[in-house]
Amino acid sequence: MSKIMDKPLPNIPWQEKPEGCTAPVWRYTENPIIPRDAIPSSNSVFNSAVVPFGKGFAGLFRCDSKSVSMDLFAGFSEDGIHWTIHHDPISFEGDSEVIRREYRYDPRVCFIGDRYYISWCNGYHGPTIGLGWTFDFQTFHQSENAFLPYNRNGVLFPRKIGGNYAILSRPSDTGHTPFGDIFYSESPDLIFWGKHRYVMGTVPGDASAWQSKKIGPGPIPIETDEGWLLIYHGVIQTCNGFVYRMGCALLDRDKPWKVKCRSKYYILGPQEYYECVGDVPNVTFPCAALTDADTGRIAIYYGCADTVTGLAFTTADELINYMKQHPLEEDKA
Ligand code: BMA
Repeated sequence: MSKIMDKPLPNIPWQEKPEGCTAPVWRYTENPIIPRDAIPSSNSVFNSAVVPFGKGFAGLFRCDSKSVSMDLFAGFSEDGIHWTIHHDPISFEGDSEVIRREYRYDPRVCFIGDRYYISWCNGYHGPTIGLGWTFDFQTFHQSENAFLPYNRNGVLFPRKIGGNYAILSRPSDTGHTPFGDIFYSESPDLIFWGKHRYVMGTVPGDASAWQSKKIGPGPIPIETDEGWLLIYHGVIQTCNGFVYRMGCALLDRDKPWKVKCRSKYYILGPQEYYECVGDVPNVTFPCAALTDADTGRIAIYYGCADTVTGLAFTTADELINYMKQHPLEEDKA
């Protein structure tokens, strides 16, 4: 059994794998867990992040308003399934030149040391990676943008690597980027970033066509004794637009830009009605995962059709065995 190198989380949301299910990831039977109108102002609540907090859970939620502006809202839950989301977006303390909001979306939350760090797609003369932190999900501090525009999907590692903070990101363009590979960077202080390394990219041809157009990191990487378990999104371009699915990879623990294994098959894709129909059809977009080290259980939170939020379950063994059974040979280290 592969071991998750993190704390136990006995109250992780969980349902057993349905009998006869051959997929490595299975959906919560009551999906979606968060409807599009969860708060009075929301048009949609989707690509969002949750973490254990106190006796329950806290999160940052991407709520697009009825004018379709994109912002981050704090929310709390006792069981990780039923959420109370604040009606007003979070506001940041910090340098006035940096905290000026254009738009904020697709948050990730990562506990490192003594606080919850937040990364998100931050409008700053184009999309880039905003960084901030909170201790309590009441007061939020914004620091410097990690990178120049254009970049999306900044995902921190939950501990320092080689003495530095570490992040994955996906350089992009101003629009609905028709390309995208995953890169790794390090920082001594979460302000100055360097040591940029290529991690992995799209797959040409039809070897693994669901990830042929662009890929991007999803939840905070999960440390296991076999490597960093990365859940990511992969995109194919079809005659009706982009389709977003989830895949997984194992990255080297000390040199996470080295890919040890990567799934040729997707692990979850749009199939249910709420994943196929919505403001942007055919999107499953993971931004967070809870883990329980004692059992290897993983609960994945993902945006569905850019409209609602879904929950799905797997285990470290399910994902690692699946990618070993169905590896993408080209990217083996
Ligand atoms: C990406 C991001 C995500 C979104 C996805 C599908 O480029 O904007 O927020 O879920 O497209 O529309």
